[in-house]
Parts: sequence; structure tokens; C-alpha cells
Amino acid sequence: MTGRSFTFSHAIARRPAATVVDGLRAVDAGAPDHSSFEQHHADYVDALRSTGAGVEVLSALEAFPDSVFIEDTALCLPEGAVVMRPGAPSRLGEAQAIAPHLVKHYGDIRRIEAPGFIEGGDILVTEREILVGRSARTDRDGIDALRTIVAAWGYSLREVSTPHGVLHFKTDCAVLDEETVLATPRLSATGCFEGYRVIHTAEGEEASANAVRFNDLVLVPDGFPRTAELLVSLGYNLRPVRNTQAAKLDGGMSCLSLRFSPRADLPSEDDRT
Ligand code: CIR
Repeated sequence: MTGRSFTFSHAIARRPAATVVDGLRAVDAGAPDHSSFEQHHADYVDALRSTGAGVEVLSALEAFPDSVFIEDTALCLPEGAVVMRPGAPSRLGEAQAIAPHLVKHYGDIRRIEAPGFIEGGDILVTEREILVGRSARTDRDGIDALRTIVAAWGYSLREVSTPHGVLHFKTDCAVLDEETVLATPRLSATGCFEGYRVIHTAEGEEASANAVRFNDLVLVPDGFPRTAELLVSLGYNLRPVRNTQAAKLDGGMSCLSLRFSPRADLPSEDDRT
């Protein structure tokens, strides 16, 4: 099927906890405002739902300030789901908390085991392969463990680098269609997108790279007009979403959801019981 890297029947999001004010951040630009974050999050969920997908919103997890960034906890492919092992110690428990929510969708749920670390934000699934950026959160053992799991489902995985000082690989890129990625110039300069059509973010608008193609929409963080104009001129159906609160914690569009289409011919764990 073409478009499988951006065609989704389901998504899972998690409401921001009140403790989100204590979330991890590379540079302290002040704590996010919880109530604004909740409004932005609701807009985000509405945008996903507007494409016809079923979107489940999980309750907030107060013990985990960064748990709204649910993408980092799992990789969901049509064949099965993989529970990650986050490299940030304060986020390790978030991975355990996602597993029970995957059983109604999947019969095959795997886990990244110690000693490897890997976070979903470092994983870009394109039409032809899975790219994983090594970063401060994702190491070689984690990548090798994921490679073994996804190889059994027929995917090839390529290890690439997340630029120094960039949180996750997808902080700086997103899939736009079967052959096109949106990327910052600093990431594409590493050569990781050879063979792809690359659209660059406008200068000074690097944070717009953390977009997400979800069915017919491209969700982009609001406030990056030149990149937005370029994408519209290329024919993409843009949906700007307010993101100022998540941005204080280095979060963008992709990190706020798990997006997936489980294969209808494979029974979920719930179907079996
Ligand atoms: C963190 O540092 O883990 C969070 N404050 C932000 C995580 C963003 N996740 C993502 O882009 N996938």
C-alpha cells in the first residue's frame, strides 16, 4: 500500500499532567502554562480526529511530567508494536504505562530490553525504511534491538545521527509524502536523506521541522509563516496548531501522539481473550 507511512486509522494521545511544569528542557525558557497546554493539546487532538481517525486520549500521568510526549514510549507499525526504553531516567516508567493500551490493537507487542535505550522521537518511518538517529537518548544497543524486532516484520532499519545539541532525530524532520521529507538544513547536511526529496525549513524556522503528516493533513507548529507558505505552495494541506507550551519543553507535533494502523488480519491480544 502506498502512503502507509502517513495513513493512519488510529492515534493515542495523553493529556498533559499538572506536573508538566517540571518537564525536561534543554534551555530554561520558563515553565509551560498547564491550562494553555491543555487547550493546545485539545486543538491537536481535534485536528487528528478531523481526518476521520479514532483518537484515544489517555488520562494524565502526574508521576511523569513529560508523559504528554507519548510518542517516545512506543513504535507502532501495522504488524505490531514495540515498547521503547527511554534514555531519560525520569521517563523510563512511561514506557511501562503505555503497554496496557496497546493490547486492544495488537497481538504482537515487543519490548526493547536492557541494556539498550531508544525513544520514539528518534525514529522516522518512511515509505521505504526506518531511520533511527543516535542521540543522547538513543544508543547503539537500543537501535540494534529495534533492528532485530522490525526485521522479522520485513523492515530495513538504517542508523543515522541526530545532530549534536538536537533532542531527537524528528526534532529536525518529518515525512511529508511517499518520497518527501521536511528537514532543517543542519540535519539534511548530514547526508541522511540521500535519495529523498527534501524540503528545507526557512532560516530561523527550524522548529517547524517537527511537523507530522497525518492522513491528508500536515500538522505544523503555528508561528512559522515562511515554511508554512512554502508547504502550501507545494500543495500540502497544512493545519497550524498552537505549540508554544510544548515548545518550552522541546516538544513539537510528532511527540504528542502515537499514530498507527494495525493490520486488520492480525488479531489483537484482546480479540484472543
Ligand atoms: C523530553 O525532553 O523528553 C521532553 N521534554 C520532550 C520530548 C519530545 N519528544 C519528541 O519530540 N518525540
